[in-house]
Amino acid sequence: MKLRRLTVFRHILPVKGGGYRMANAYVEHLESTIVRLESDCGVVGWGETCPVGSTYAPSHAAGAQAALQALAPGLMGTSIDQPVLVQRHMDSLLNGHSYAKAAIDIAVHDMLGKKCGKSIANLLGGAVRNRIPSYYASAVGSPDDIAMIAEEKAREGYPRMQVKISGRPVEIDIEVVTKVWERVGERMRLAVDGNRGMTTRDAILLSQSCRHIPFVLEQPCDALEDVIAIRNRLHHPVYIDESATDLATVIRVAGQGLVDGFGMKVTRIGGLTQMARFRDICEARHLPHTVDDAWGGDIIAAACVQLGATVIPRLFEGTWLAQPYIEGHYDTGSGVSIRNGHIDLPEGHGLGINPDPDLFSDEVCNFS
Ligand code: 0XW
Ligand code: MG
Repeated sequence: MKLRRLTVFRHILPVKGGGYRMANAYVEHLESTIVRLESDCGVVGWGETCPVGSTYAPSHAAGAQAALQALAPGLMGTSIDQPVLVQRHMDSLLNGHSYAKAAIDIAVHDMLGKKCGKSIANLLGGAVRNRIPSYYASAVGSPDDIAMIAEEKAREGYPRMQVKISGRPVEIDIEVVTKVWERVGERMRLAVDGNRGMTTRDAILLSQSCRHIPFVLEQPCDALEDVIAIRNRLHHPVYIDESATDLATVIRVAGQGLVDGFGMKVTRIGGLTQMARFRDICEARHLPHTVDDAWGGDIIAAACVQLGATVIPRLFEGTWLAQPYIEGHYDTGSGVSIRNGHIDLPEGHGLGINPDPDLFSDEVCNFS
């Protein structure tokens, strides 16, 4: 199967109900980048990458689109049956830019699944279940508002909630975490996400003040070295998210036992090929992790759920989806949705979804 056509689209996703605030990012709409690949035998595959604004991570929509335009000419006419070889070929054309390459890698898996008559989960090790847990992520908000949302999400059936903190005095964050705990107790497992925004002082203060509350502390500080430096002064397990940029870092922190788990993004690590390797490294060291992404529509959602379904359940911390913050679906028939805090694995081959091509009209480039 050879690549005959590669088209890149821009697609705007407004945030339902207003803006979304994190420690270092505020977004009212997201610019997603959609990739459509077509093979010489007429198989079509879809990929997506959607950085959550331009300050959450060193990635942004225009960067993804520029990288894809740089990659496209060198990919035309090449064999796309072997995702590992496609990944190596992309690396020979462009250094870095994993979050852009991820969109190609996802589309290649979609095509391969369709060609072989298999879901991506079954291409990448095998689904261990067809319904997986999600988790709800709040925005940064007031203690009472977030406690109320926590109550609502516990009732909806979410097994886990991620409480966003930071970007303001730590005393407010301590109050948020305390009120959420008082409200929901052990009905939901809790993660508290600083999104790189905390000083080591505030992370230690928060953990000490909330030592009676069970939660995992996710990416409190910007520098990985700071997270590692304070780990033994915390009362809580510590996960990294934004710092887990590549497999070399993952191997180091997992191998040396420097973290207790990960919040993990498919596009940041470079796509499904890399994410399956990440899953296996975590399994070898018994490290829990999520399988999600920064934002995106049904294509990203399906990619996350397909891989999430292959993770050994005791290590799986869930798949976060942007879907509750998005109006509508790319696939109006079988889009990926959260019901009662859980997500059904899409049925069908490849990603298991069929995006409506008429939704994507803002073409960035088209190579054939
Ligand atoms: C909650 N998320 C998975 C979605 C937002 O993009 C941020 C992210 C996180 O855990 O940092
Ligand atoms: Mg996080």
